[in-house]
Amino acid sequence: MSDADDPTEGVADVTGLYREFGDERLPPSQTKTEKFPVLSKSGTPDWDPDEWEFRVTGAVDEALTFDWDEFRELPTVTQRQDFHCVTGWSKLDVEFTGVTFPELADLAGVHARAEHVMFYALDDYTTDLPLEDCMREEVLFTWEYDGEPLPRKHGGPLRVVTPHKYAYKGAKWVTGVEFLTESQRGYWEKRGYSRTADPWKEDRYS
Ligand SMILES: Nc1nc2c(c(=O)[nH]1)N[C@H]1C(S)=C(S)[C@@H](COP(=O)(O)O)O[C@H]1N2
Ligand SMILES: [Mo]
Repeated sequence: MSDADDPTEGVADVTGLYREFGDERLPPSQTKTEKFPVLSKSGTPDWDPDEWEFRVTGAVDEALTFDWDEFRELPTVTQRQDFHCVTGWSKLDVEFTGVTFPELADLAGVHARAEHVMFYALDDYTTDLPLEDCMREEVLFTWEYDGEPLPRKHGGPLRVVTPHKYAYKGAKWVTGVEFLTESQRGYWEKRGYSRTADPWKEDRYS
């Protein structure tokens, strides 16, 4: 596999993950698109790189804080992934570079009683997932898309991608992650979207 210190070294193709969930790479009722539409609840928030902080909190041995430079010094990977939007479009073969969720979780030391995860973002968006759905190599905190800095409208400087879930599980403009001992609901999960969001089961609404 790739040398973690050199993101140009290799791209891990993780598009085969669908085999865990279904027979077809394209989930049911999804349409392939070459475009990359933008879906944001309230526009693109301002970002001040000097003020920006990323925090890991909750049921961990060590709460962590990173500034923008520190975050990008974490070990990185580049992966080719698919992106499935709950509104019906899928974008295949997208390259994202960033830090894996398990990498960050291991740095913080997640408590055995942690069961759930909440992601926080600059626009007050939140989204939640069970811990086991986050502890996958394909769940990335990413700042690079197809070799370019992640565009602001797509969540730059930093967003989460969850290729095994509908894309609302990936917080754009992410500023932190909290490990929870009891499950809580995020922004859309409180408003009728599925908590599980499995594209191959068409878990769109709850
Ligand atoms: N912070 C934040 N993250 C977010 C959203 C949002 O409104 N705010 N929208 C979600 C939804 S509903 C989708 S479908 C994807 C869309 O990502 P895109 O705009 O890059 O296509 O981002 C998700 N992450
Ligand atoms: Mo969405």
